[in-house]
Amino acid sequence: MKKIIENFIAEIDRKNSHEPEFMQAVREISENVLPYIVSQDIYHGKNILMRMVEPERVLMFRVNWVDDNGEIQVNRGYRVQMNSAIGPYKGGLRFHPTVNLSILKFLALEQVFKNSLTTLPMGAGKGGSDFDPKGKSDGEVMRFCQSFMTELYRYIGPNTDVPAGDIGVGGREIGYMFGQYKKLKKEFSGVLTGKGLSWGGSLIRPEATGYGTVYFAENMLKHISDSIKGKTVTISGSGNVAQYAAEKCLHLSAKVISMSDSSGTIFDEEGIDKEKLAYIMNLKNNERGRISEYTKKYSNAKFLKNKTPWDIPCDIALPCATQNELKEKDAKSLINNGCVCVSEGANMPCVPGAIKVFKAHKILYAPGKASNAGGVAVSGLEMAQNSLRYSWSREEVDSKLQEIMNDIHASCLTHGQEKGWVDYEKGANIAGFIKVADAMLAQGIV
Ligand code: NDP
Ligand code: 2IT
Repeated sequence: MKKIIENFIAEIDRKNSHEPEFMQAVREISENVLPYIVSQDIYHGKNILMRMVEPERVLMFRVNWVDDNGEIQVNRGYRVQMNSAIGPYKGGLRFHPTVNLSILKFLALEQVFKNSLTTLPMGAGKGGSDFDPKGKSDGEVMRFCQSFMTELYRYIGPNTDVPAGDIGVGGREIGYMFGQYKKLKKEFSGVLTGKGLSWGGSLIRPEATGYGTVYFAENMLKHISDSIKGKTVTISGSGNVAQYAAEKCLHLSAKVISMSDSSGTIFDEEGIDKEKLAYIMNLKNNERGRISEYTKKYSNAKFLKNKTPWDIPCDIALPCATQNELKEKDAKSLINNGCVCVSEGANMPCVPGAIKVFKAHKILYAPGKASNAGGVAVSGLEMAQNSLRYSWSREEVDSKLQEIMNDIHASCLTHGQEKGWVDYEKGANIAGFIKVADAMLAQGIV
């Protein structure tokens, strides 16, 4: 089996060796899914995983815009349309200076399995730009978004490809892109998700990824007859996912002691309560400030410059910032400090060596494609509401979200149950694979 996996990865590596993040995601999936394929006659010999890791289409385009000084700027835009076997391409847009094809292909591939797990009819895609929204005026962000959509609008649509937010893309950016799409197409449709409430958005969509990550952690704990109540939690990031993960932890009576951004971590031993979290939300979402400012307002807290939260003792760790932010040494430190549960809010935040450490110690570890699927799940519910031309109440959407996270947990159990513990990574990969593979087989070689 080892040989089959190595040969398969070598074949993909031949074409993609310059894309390390993409190859990392391919390896993780292959190690779980190939043994399953070999054991199942219906999938064996169909080259099905090879077909799944090759994007159906990759779009790359120039984005020109004019900054506040009248200078002409040039960025690169992308959309990776990965797989449409079970529905229109669906997945976020990321605006960050590090964005490149490797990162977007890894995110698009993860999205195939994640969207399948949600139980909703969504294919997978991912896109974005190397544009950096940090330090830009609203006018600059608007002009960039309009220029980006002036090209992208040709390739998307409510039944073709439905983008949403990711790092650097929130309600403001979705608004500007939606406005430009509507103007160019002369059509008001559910072409993007994460829209504002008065123009087709869904209640709970901003909260969904963070809430879902905590619901998933609660599911894992419940399975071993434990709960999140009274637990100490460290969270990385302070953006959309981190903020609402923190909020849900507070709802469930856990204590959150850290949040971070790319300049460092705040450590508040007394706990980040509701009022302090409201301060962080305003700081990050309205003032677009840095997390270090927290310690000016709350002087008991420490700012750990250029540090991640992973050396701070905790029961539960929620990595909610970015890929490969939690290294092998961090995993060892978490284990040594008594951490029992890691639920990924970000996509691929733990390096392979870190995952190995978690598995060796048999702690509860959930891969992002399962634990952060709540965001895209509520995007799917936003699409459903747009099609119905109707909107559901907060309670209705939240209870559907909880049901979906419960279903994803159950799927992970079905395919990941081992002797005395659950391999959530294996469970998520196999369960996600089956639905897409079956649809691809039924639709022929296209
Ligand atoms: P935001 O842009 O709202 O926040 C990102 C946060 O992560 C910020 O605090 C940012 O700090 C930090 N961060 C970004 N890059 C780095 C880096 N290289 N090193 C350290 N910190 C970094 O994004 P989201 O909260 O939406 O996304 C966070 C993660 O969750 C991503 O992995 C995303 O793919 C994933 N995700 C998001 C979903 C969504 O619905 N939004 C759904 C599922 C997954 P700084 O401000 O300093 O850059
Ligand atoms: O990684 C993700 O799942 C997202 N950024 C959300 C995608 C979506 O379409 O809501």
